[in-house]
Amino acid sequence: MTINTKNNVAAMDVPFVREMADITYHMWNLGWDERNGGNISYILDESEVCKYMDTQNVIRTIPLSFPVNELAGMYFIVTGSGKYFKNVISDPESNIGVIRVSTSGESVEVLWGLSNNAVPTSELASHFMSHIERLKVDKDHRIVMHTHSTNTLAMTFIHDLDERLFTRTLWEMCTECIVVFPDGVSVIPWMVPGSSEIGRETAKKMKSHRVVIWPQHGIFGTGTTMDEAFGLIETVEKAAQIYMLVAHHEIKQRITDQQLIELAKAFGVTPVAGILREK
Ligand code: 2HA
Ligand code: ZN
Repeated sequence: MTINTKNNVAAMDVPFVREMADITYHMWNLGWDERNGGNISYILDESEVCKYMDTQNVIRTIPLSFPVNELAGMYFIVTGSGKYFKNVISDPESNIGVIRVSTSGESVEVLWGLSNNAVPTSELASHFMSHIERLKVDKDHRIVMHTHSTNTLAMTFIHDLDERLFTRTLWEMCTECIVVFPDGVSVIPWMVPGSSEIGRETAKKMKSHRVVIWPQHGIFGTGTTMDEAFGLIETVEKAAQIYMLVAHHEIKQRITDQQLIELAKAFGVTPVAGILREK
């Protein structure tokens, strides 16, 4: 069934719809996105949207309680509020949508999907504010991804929430971690989700990090492509999983600071300062 796509292209044949459907289904399969847990937003080029959707035809306008002038005129594909990741693949029109931020930055215009009056993710404030900050430091930035990755969430119950200590432990869990996220992870205090306040706190961290952990809730990851954003979260989650497996056991050997420094040199990355003890 095709609704509102140009030339009757099936929704699942639209590349950015397909990407959203594939990744949400995969994340649900990993057990990270129970019920309506998780949300994704993805910046699209106008030229790409124009190939498949009528950008002159605004289906609905939805006001924002947090104006985002910086994003005026930009296009996004987003998951819908209350929608289940599991269901995107079988019914993309109902569960995700293509939106454009209005010229005033005070509303979003629905161009495709979000059928039956659905609205964008409840975490849109965190997504939009994070996009603004990441674009300032990386012009190729495109994706904000939030998920309830199981072990990362579990780790926030038993590990110190100081982000330097948290980063250090993750780096120590798998050899590839320091190479994948030399910038470390950041952590905000527990806050009520869905609010502009948590959006602002998350975005503040996004000035210097691509990963923000929400204690007892989940993780935000960003990137230039779906693979990059997902790969980043996947690597943090793998390290958290190893931590949860070894935390209650006697540790007989570990990756040393010296080895982490050697790794960073070998792979040409600069670990964020203040975590490793240089000899
Ligand atoms: O979309 O994950 O944080 C539901 C959530 C809220
Ligand atoms: Zn959540």
